Amino acid sequence: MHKSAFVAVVGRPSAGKSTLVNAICGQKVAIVSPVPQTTRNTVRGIKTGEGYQLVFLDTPGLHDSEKAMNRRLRDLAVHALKEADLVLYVIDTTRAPGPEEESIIEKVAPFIGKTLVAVNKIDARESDIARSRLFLADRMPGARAFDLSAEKGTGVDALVAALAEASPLGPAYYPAEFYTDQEPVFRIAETIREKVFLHTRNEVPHAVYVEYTAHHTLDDGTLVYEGDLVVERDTQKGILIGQGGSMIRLIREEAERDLEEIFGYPVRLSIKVRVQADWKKDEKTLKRLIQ
Ligand SMILES: Nc1nc2c(ncn2[C@@H]2O[C@H](COP(=O)(O)OP(=O)(O)OP(=O)(O)O)[C@@H](O)[C@H]2O)c(=O)[nH]1
Ligand SMILES: [Mg+2]
Repeated sequence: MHKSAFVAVVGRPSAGKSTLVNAICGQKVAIVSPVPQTTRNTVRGIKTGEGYQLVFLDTPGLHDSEKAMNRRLRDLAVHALKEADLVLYVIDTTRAPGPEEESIIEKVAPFIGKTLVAVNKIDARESDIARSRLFLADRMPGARAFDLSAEKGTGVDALVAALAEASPLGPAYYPAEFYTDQEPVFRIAETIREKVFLHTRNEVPHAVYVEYTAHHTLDDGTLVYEGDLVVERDTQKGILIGQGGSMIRLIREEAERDLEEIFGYPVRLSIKVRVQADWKKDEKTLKRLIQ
């Protein structure tokens, strides 16, 4: 009797959705940063256990804004919410619920029958579990909730067991050794973007996307990836290059280190910074990037 489910992971930006998917899958599936709206795609993470397989759809944080890019990010999350067999709603206990959480729980509540809740960041000093639990009891009474720390791994096993239990009967969709189905070029672009999110501030992380141009493999097995770091304005280009190229070098070196660990062979990045004015307002670009 094998069970399987597609599990949509939803919640406000920075709630810890990607950290949780990584913790469950035991590998770095999705990039993580303290900057809200790090995730821009529905990234799949796979957890296979005894008699079950869970396919997590890590989604962009739900955020009410009518800007073209935010609208697209929201559509992805809402689509996953509707289509998935199960929903994993992640609440951040370090933050007061407020209007943003209200708006999210309104979207999730109709799916209560297939929803489990991760009450996350219980390890943090500012965590207030009772506040989040009260909010949940009030707005989504009867929801099955699990206190946990995605970062420390505390409470994650109990959640996984409950998700497996709640899954319908079904086949394994992926071979047991798969923890994600992302194409290597996508993972490379994401890793580069993560370093931008970790090392730049204000509007810069949100102004960036990575565009793959080409790759080839050297005789010694090194993968050479060529791509562009695209920004919206000249000033952002300056910031990303940094004094004497110091910022782009830092981004490149950190990404190369992570990628060698992910793939098990060396990766060399050749990245150019280029400006595409107002790409975030260009529906064609958004359609290509955010899916
Ligand atoms: N203390 C603590 N921090 C956490 C925990 N889980 C996530 N974080 C931190 O919260 C921040 C956001 O984490 P992400 O996993 O990127 O959050 P997300 O929900 O995927 O965010 P978006 O993709 O932007 O919607 C990062 O700095 C994480 O390190 C946790 O259990 N405890
Ligand atoms: Mg994320």
